[in-house]
Amino acid sequence: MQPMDVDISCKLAGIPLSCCLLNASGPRSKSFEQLAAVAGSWSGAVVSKSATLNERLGNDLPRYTEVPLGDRTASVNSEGLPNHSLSFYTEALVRLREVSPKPFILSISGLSLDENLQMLDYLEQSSARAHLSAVEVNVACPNVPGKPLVGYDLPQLAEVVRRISEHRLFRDRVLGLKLPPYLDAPFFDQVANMLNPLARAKGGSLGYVVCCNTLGSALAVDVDSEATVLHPKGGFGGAGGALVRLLALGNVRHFRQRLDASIAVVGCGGVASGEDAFALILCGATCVQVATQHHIEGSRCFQRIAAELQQLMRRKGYLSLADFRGKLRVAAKL
Ligand code: RRO
Repeated sequence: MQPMDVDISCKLAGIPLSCCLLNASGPRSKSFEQLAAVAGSWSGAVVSKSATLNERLGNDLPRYTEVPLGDRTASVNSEGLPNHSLSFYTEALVRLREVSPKPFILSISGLSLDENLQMLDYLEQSSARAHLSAVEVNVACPNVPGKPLVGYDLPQLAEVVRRISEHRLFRDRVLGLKLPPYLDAPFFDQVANMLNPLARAKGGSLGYVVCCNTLGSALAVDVDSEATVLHPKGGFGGAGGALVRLLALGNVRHFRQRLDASIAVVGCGGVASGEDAFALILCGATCVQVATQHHIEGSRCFQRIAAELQQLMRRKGYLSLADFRGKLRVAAKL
């Protein structure tokens, strides 16, 4: 049971989350057993590994490594979208529903707009549809050979989000969008201008964005062997964990300042403690996803981080997330 004095529940685009911490798509979210472990944890929702229409084995091994950064840990991965297929995750959702009432968010990452639309057609017809809280469309996977990242190609991104957001499935289901980390102010302006007309408050279906996926083109180098640590794609991969924590804070803040209030911003990047989660919420995050730390620690991380967040809130005299969400102040001029 959560202590009741400090409330860390929230609503994500109308979806009630008992805890503002949830797993990120990717780590420990591929098999049924992993999803069941998340369902049985303190995670506020269950988020699946990004699905494609057909099963994918992913890239060759080695494809994941961790690199210490001070007392934190960065990760680099080149998984290559391994997953058991869309139909597997819809069946998993139905099985999970028998044991857990927790919101289920299905991540999809088609290799083309057409594949994404086909997956949405499938979901529309599926009996699992009623149990599906949201579909999180991932436009930010850096690791599929020969597939440049949609989220950095703004004309393509505009076409993809427009066509997806118009899909019938989203008449009564929430659309989420997982974005790559952006690094320069014009991107935040252009992406926010693209997304705002799709806001639920404006009759659209876009309920939230996740800021952010891993940062591509990272390279872990082994000095002893003088070789890359990972094998696929010449050793390049997406950096996560400690390496993207500050970028996630910046991306959340930038998007919260620009997006329509009805589009929630979900923070994701390097969260390993209650303080890390607090900082993202202070920047405007509605809730917080945990990726690398979930990979390292397993599903018990949600309860530990939640307890740390509650302890911090208690110390500061905050009773709910609304007491500090988005209230980051800029340092005073010296
Ligand atoms: O599977 C992956 O290689 C992967 C995906 Br789909 C993603 O969205 N982000 C990432 O770092 N890896």
